[in-house]
Amino acid sequence: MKTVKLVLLSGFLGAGKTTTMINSALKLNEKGLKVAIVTNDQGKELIDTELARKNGLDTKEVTGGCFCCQFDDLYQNLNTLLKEKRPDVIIAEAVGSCTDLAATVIQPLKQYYSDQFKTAPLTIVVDPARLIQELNADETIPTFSQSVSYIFEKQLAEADIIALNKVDCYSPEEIEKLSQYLRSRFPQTALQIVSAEKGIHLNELTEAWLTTELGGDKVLDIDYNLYAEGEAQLAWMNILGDLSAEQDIDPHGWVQNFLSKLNTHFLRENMAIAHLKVHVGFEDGYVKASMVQTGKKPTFTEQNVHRGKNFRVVLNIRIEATPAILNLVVADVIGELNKEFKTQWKATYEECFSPLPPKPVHRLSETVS
Ligand SMILES: Nc1nc2c(ncn2[C@@H]2O[C@H](COP(=O)(O)OP(=O)(O)OP(=O)(O)O)[C@@H](O)[C@H]2O)c(=O)[nH]1
Ligand SMILES: [Mg+2]
Repeated sequence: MKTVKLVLLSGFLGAGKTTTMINSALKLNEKGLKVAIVTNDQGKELIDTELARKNGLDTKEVTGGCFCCQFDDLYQNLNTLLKEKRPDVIIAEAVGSCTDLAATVIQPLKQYYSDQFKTAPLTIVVDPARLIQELNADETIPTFSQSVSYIFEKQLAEADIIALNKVDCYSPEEIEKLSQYLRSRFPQTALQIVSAEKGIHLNELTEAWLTTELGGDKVLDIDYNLYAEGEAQLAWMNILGDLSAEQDIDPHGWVQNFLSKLNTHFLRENMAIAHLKVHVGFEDGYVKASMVQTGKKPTFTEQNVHRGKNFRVVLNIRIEATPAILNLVVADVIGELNKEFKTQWKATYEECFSPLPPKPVHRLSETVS
């Protein structure tokens, strides 16, 4: 039977995993390789899945829990992709608050399904802003508590490759300083300096995936109580809604206003954004915006933006907060915008929760030879 190369991508919320996954997949396509995707989240209604499919990639999703807790679902999806689409490579993006993937996902795959999958090096995507915050905290913006930072640290510790992403936003000197920091802390880990968005050094990253046989063998020493505490500090909100206006409105302006108002509340309530994504779609275009730190500017991607009366809004927020407060803040802001833009908001799907303690289906503490 043909074995498929399986690339497991991890890294903290908002680091750029989806961007790395999609743009790497497109690079691999250019080389004549067929790529399929698996996305993963604690909730439903995922912007990531929508984006991957929009890029023409065969995509399956594992929802309602991370890969380690939904191992059987992950395997079923991988197996279906393998049988139906016959890809050369599958890239699977883990939930950004998840860690311990070597012991709970890669080793079990090696143990039980090595005839179907060959794992690539476990790749952890890192946003320089998180490292900078760790090295030199900016006290004007909310920061994560210790247990949330613990998850980020454990992700780094199990990496075979650290992909230091978003280098297009920093000077070579800043990147060199962060690279030295990472090399001194993780001397056994390969470091790739990339910009997933601009496609910088993605060929080198994909080459490393294709040519390296070993992957996911750094089984962590990890405190599951602290890990669970970190997950429980986060609130996770997914909303799907229909926005309708009496008069034509500008969707970009609506999103900008929405984020600016949310940001003001988050600063006041000391809520640290991990990743906030909003996608406003209309029949022939969309506006997508993303924020990865409270108090920092959102980034926009959009297509064919024009004024209109009816929009479909998808909102995914991951933030350090309680679900109750997050619900109140978002409801307030939507109310304010309805008045300002003379719009009506009808939620068609809503969920807001803190992730439950991780309970992996398998955990192999010895590496499989
Ligand atoms: N400037 C710049 N922005 C990037 C780069 N890669 C990702 N981004 C932006 O960073 C934000 C987060 O990117 P995603 O790819 O959605 O991050 P993620 O890790 O998949 O996020 P979650 O799935 O929520 O954990 C988006 O606004 C991206 O456009 C990059 O190389 N350069
Ligand atoms: Mg993602």
